[in-house]
Amino acid sequence: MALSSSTRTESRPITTVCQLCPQACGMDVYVENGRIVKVAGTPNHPVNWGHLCAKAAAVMDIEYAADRLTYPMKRVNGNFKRISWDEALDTIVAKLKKIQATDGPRATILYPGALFGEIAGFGLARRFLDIYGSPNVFSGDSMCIRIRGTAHRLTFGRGRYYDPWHSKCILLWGNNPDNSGMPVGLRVWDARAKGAKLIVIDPRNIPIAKKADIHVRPRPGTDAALGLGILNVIINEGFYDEDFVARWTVGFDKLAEHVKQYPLSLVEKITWVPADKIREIARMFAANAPATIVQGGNSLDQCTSGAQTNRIISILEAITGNLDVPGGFVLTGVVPMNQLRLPERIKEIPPGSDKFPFSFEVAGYSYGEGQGMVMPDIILTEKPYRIRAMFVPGSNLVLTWPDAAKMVSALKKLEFLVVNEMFMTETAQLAHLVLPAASFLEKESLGILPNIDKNMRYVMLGKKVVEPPGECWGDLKYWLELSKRMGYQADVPWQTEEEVIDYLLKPAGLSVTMLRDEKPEGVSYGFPRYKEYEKKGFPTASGKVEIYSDLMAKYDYAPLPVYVESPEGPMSNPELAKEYPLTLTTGARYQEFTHSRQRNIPAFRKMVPGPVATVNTATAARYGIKNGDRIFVETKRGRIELEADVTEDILPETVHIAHGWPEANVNLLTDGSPVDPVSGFPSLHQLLCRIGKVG
Ligand SMILES: Nc1nc2c(c(=O)[nH]1)N[C@H]1C(S)=C(S)[C@@H](COP(=O)(O)OP(=O)(O)OC[C@H]3O[C@@H](n4cnc5c(=O)[nH]c(N)nc54)[C@H](O)[C@@H]3O)O[C@H]1N2
Ligand SMILES: Nc1nc2c(c(=O)[nH]1)N[C@H]1C(S)=C(S)[C@@H](COP(=O)(O)OP(=O)(O)OC[C@H]3O[C@@H](n4cnc5c(=O)[nH]c(N)nc54)[C@H](O)[C@@H]3O)O[C@H]1N2
Ligand code: SF4
Ligand SMILES: [Mo]
Repeated sequence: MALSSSTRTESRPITTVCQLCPQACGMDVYVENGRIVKVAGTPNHPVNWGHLCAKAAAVMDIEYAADRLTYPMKRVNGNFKRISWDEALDTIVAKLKKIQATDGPRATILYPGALFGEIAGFGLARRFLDIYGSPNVFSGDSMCIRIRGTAHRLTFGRGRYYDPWHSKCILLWGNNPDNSGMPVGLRVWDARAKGAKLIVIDPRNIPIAKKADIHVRPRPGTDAALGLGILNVIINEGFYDEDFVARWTVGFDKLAEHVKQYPLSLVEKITWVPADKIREIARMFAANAPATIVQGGNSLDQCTSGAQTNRIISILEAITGNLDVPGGFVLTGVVPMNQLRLPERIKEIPPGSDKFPFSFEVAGYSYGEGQGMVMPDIILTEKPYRIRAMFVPGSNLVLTWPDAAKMVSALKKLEFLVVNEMFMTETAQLAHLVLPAASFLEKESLGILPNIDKNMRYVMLGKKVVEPPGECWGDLKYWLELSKRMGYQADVPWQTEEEVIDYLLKPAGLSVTMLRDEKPEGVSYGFPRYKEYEKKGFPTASGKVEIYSDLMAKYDYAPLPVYVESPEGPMSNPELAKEYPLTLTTGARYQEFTHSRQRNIPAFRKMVPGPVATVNTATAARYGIKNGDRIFVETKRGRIELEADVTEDILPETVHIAHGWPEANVNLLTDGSPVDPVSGFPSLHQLLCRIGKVG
């Protein structure tokens, strides 16, 4: 049968950037009569090569969900009542001014959520708080991404990115890119098909692990010990790049001495990974240059040794000569952008930043954000001072924050909680004002990330493809309007959203018009910066790669990487382990969901019906648990009930549960204490739990 060339959906699509996860894929959206009728991956797009993942393919089900919020609401006696935007904004302005005049501006917190293209919207929100005068900006970066950047800066002076596509050996370490980063997954599979070696370090047998040369399953939270074992072999067996080490590193001799404290027999005891496998990994990684480490977005970071693990990974790449070469760890091009923050206005640092200075400003890396793990305690104890209001654009803290019960108490204690949302989430239900948010397809935004094919940056405009429903506002519009009402025109001179994005992009010579009309599929920016250090040195104090970090020493942190078990581990807390004998790890991503999102949408519930606790067959058998049984999982903080997923595909004595399920919130079990002394990150990957059949 001949195909018709004039089917309805073959009209010209609008090419935009998908923002359902951080990957920023090209998405072609077909619109008819103001309504989206089809989406597809942008053909030949440099990020996603024409593909869309499961959730992006179903984006219309999110966009046109029956329960989208469409007008502002305020909570009156436990019920939500429709109000106008005017009333909502007037209420906020009155409250903010009152708090400013009584408790002072610092009694207000801003917590922007994991919205990946809101560089402008959240940049303006942060600027708003700087003008208002509160230092209290916190975000998910308190448990995500920030420590990796910091560790790279401590070691190399600047951040690096993995380059699996040009690699001869890929070490996939606590990362399942098929689910959490499809474009990275495409490159790993492609490199593998072209003959690259593949090593996977993951307690679960993820699909790609089944195709790997080596797959080891460490006890969750022990990756630093494993890394020190790998370093030990590489150094002892002389597999490092002697020339690079001699010319471009400081502290190698100290490290060579230091790693002797981690003989493979000890490392095996800590990690449960056989010594001969550790040796094999070290040899394969060192012998197959260029080699790259593709690490998890947070799976190696959320434990006591998270910062040290990131230092180990940095050092491993450096001493094996894989720094700044294609297929290794690379310095990508950068997009020079104007900043929206006004650091000169910040008169005090957020509480907790004295204890976790790296979370605020260190190593030339100015984040200007507090370590959020202290946030619930500040609200609950009113120490060091009282917090009255909190602004939460786009986060569902009740399901995504560790120690959820404490977070819920803290949110309930607030006098004024404002949540901008697409849906009535568990967090929005606690708000005093709920403001309807436009989706990424209903506003202009920015997608920026490394283009891993070219080791450049990729910049793409998120386009307003359709009008928002009802009275939904984009986040950038909201912060612009609020700024006007607060009388901030002198500091927020822009009239339109487009003007703000243009301001951001100006130093790069890019603009909204150009990205919309001339380069709808985006532009690659800058150029790959291979071995730039040969001309300029490294931007560290020594001008070299700092294996031994004076800056770490200055802050009383171990200047050479060490392994320290999280407070809840069988070795650190054998007494507790008697009561709670299994290790709980959380948060592996589903391809279908972004964190807590999409659980309310029937089409997604068809794809993944409900929460499961994944338990190894032998471990489950000990408790009389069979696949599909209803079980409880309990830590010393709480208990949830859900279905058992009994399988060989997870390390024995280990339980995995994903976050984001309202009916089984794993964060009721997790610990929100800042267990990593360097980053202040919580432990979401090394907790002690017990399980049993319900009933
Ligand atoms: N679909 C989807 N994609 C996302 C997100 C999402 O919610 N949904 N979230 C985005 C965000 S904000 C982030 S931070 C990233 C997170 O991305 P990642 O942290 O890389 O998450 P995953 O790719 O699921 O990989 C985690 C893997 O680590 C393993 N693991 C668990 N504990 C340990 C451990 O202690 N050691 C080791 N070696 N492995 C362990 C798990 O079994 C799992 O296979 O994903 C981003 N992409
Ligand atoms: N146990 C455990 N917990 C974890 C993790 C883990 O691995 N284990 N991972 C952590 C990590 S790395 C992260 S980054 C956090 C993320 O945690 P959150 O920031 O809470 O992420 P989401 O659940 O995606 O919440 C985003 C919310 O924004 C709404 N939304 C979507 N689009 C828009 C928009 O354009 N504007 C506005 N205003 N709202 C919008 C969505 O409906 C959703 O409710 O979760 C963390 N929580
Ligand atoms: S991986 Fe999926 S959700 Fe993430 S940006 Fe690409 S298409 Fe969107
Ligand atoms: Mo994250």
